[in-house]
Amino acid sequence: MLRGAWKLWALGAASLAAAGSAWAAPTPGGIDFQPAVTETAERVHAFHNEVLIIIAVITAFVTALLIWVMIRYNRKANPTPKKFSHNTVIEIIWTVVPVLILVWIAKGSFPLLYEQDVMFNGEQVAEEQVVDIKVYGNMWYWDYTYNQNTEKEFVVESRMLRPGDETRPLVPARGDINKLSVDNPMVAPAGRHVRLKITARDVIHAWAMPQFTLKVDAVPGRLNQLWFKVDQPGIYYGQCSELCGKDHSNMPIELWILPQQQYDAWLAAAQADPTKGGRAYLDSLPRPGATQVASAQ
Ligand SMILES: [Cu+2]
Repeated sequence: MLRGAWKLWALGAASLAAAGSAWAAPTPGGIDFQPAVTETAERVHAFHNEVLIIIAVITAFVTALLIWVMIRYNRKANPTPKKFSHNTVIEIIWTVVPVLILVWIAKGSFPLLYEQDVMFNGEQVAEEQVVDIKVYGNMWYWDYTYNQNTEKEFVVESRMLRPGDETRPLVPARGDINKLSVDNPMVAPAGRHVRLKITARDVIHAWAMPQFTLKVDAVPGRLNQLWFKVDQPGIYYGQCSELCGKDHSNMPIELWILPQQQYDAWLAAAQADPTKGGRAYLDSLPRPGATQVASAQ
């Protein structure tokens, strides 16, 4: 047991060192965020750290106040309490200071929300340069429509792999990760502005990709949007993040970011036979930036 754990740790450490820290799948026992891979995600992480400091200072301050009151004003230390009930100065302070703190947090938060939602953070990108992918949540899998409303339109269905499953087996040797890998991953090109139009066919799901710090509900009859631009090819993992029924846990998101040339080749292969999702082509590639951490289990 111990030896196994040691082996796992060594394997994890070795493959993390080999892969670099820019991309990584979730690791067993990990407690921090997965590394940020978009500029937006870096800013979200920085904002998180800032808020964490504010929270820590407030918590320490309130704890110190409580301890002070308990020691200084308990019945023994202060047998005859004063009877006043108002203090205008302190009431103004404890109203205004929290408001200022909240305004400060809002000042950091609202622009980031805007940046995640509104296309390309205000950057002007020619429409033909934008890669559009339509995302549908279904009970209980995702599907991705490419080249929508053109003759080349096709849909790739993406279902979770399971160990020992006959139709969709998990293949750890290939780098598959239990509960995160799918038969036909979503694929997008590196260094391009990718626009996701997200909706659902049955109930509310949510498309979430932690390393991009993106998450939005997929609501039937309604279109939500997200965008990302990832420069580093790699495999990124997310999960449906809105409780959507009994197999909610079985709809992971596996996203391959490939260099443009490989993306074009995948697009052609997937379009030729969407039911196979260009999987044979993906398997012929060296895995972009995949870690072996979880697959070592
Ligand atoms: Cu779902």
